[in-house]
Amino acid sequence: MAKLKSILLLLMAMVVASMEFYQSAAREHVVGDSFGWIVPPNDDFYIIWSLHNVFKFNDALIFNFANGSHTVAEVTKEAYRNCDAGNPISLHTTSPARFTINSLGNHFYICTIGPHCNSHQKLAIRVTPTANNSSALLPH
Ligand SMILES: *[C@@H]1O[C@H](CO)[C@@H](O)[C@H](O)[C@H]1NC(C)=O
Ligand SMILES: *[C@@H]1O[C@H](CO)[C@@H](O)[C@H](O)[C@H]1NC(C)=O
Ligand SMILES: *[C@@H]1O[C@H](CO)[C@@H](O)[C@H](O)[C@H]1NC(C)=O
Ligand SMILES: [Cu+2]
Repeated sequence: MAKLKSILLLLMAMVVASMEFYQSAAREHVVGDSFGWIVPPNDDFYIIWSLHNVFKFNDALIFNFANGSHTVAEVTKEAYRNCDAGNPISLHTTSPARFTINSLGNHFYICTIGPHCNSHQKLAIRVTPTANNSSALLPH
């Protein structure tokens, strides 16, 4: 009986350890999944996509698009709201565009081509703390 108990405890410890590994491993998020980075078919497309993902520190965003048809700029919240491509934080013009998430809090991305951003080709994500960052404060 004592042996069975210790085997169970060992199994539980292994499950917990693998869960922690899974949670701490950096993940890649393909924006829009198989749709990629496009002028979306409906206005809330990228909002819904972001709600189906959990973004952690050190994860990566992958934007797939046709070269020349779109770009990805990381921008401020204001620029995201106004679709202002004037002064981006960073700009990627070739696909696949890869952004590693290297700070907590909110991150904003827009397409800088024509009226695409106004047609809701824009993405806002919130990066939540990892286990090690559970005491870190999110900037608001
Ligand atoms: C937390 O950080 C420590 C060192 O700072 C590291 O050894 C440990 O693997 C980290 N755990 C997770 C879940 O990231
Ligand atoms: C876009 O251009 C880059 C650099 O020229 C190239 O490596 C990449 O394969 C191209 N991507 C697509 C989707 O055509
Ligand atoms: C926690 O967040 C800080 C930045 O806010 C970062 O420097 C650190 O590496 C993060 N640790 C983990 C395990 O994600
Ligand atoms: Cu575009």
